[in-house]
Amino acid sequence: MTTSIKQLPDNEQVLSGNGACGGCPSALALRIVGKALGPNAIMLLTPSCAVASMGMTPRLAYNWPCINICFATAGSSASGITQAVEILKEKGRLQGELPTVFNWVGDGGTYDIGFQALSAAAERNDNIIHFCYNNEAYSNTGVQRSGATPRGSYTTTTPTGKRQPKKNMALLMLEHNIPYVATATVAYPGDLYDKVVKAKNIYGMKYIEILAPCYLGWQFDMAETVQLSRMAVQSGAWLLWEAENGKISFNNPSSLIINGKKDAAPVDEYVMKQGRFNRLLKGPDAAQRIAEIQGDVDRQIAFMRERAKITI
Ligand SMILES: Cc1ncc(C[n+]2csc(CCOP(=O)(O)OP(=O)(O)O)c2C)c(N)n1
Ligand code: SF4
Ligand SMILES: [Mg+2]
Repeated sequence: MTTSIKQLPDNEQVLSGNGACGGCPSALALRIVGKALGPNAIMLLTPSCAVASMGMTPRLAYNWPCINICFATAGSSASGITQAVEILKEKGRLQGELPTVFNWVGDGGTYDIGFQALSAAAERNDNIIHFCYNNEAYSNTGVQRSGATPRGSYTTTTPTGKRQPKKNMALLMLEHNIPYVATATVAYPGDLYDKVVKAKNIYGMKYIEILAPCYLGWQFDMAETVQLSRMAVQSGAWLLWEAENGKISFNNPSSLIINGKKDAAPVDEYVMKQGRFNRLLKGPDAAQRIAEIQGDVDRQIAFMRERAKITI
């Protein structure tokens, strides 16, 4: 059974006074992740909102040893750290349980510029957790398009709406034959928490991607982060799933949609709640462009169902 929000432990690894926007999904998600990882961990970050929010030593907002690394190097840097930790243990210079080595990286640093190093770390099955908090754009630099930006979305580099669908990055990571892959989002904290606890106890490469609705890039009211996150799942625009040793299973409520027990909500309501789709919705071809977005969602649901071999 999924852990309820009331059962989450009290420990806080994200401290008050950090520099994130109100309602920031990265800070929210990291708080839950911190409860699952506990204090014995080493955090690596690539340039992103999470770095801009963390403050300066000795008043860091994240209560772990934190290493800021180059944009493209999350995979290789974490590999180096995890191997150094194992060698220290072997030489008797590190006692007790090994710290969890984890990356906290945006979609730009995961889908795009960091993909090569991440792919190599996955192929080597290095003992790390790579978290991608996916706000579907390069938010920290003013919202540019990434490989995670959905079709139709306005960004400063797609002023008339992105014309291409997003990648299925979690599935790409699964195809590296790594022991654990999961997707999550902030509206389902118990689901995220359980997945992190599971990942922490598996040796090798783990990839967890967290959909992170960002009010700045998506253009909604700051207080509505969790609502947008929930609507993404209910419309099927974001599917909650995990794969242990390659076997995919879906988590509620996505499992109900995938198993045909519940219809996904039409994507319109979710799309219309976000200013980033405004221009598209006002144009003469609005109906066609919403149909394209719905088509992307329907295709992903059908594809993931087939990939997991679920027939309805
Ligand atoms: C090599 C390199 N190119 C560009 C930048 C500028 N830069 C800093 S943060 C950032 C955006 C990061 O996007 P993402 O990884 O999605 O994180 P987010 O800002 O959305 O939190 C960019 C382009 C940089 N620091 N290094
Ligand atoms: S711009 Fe978005 S991701 Fe960045 S700190 Fe603000 S809410 Fe968080
Ligand atoms: Mg981003």
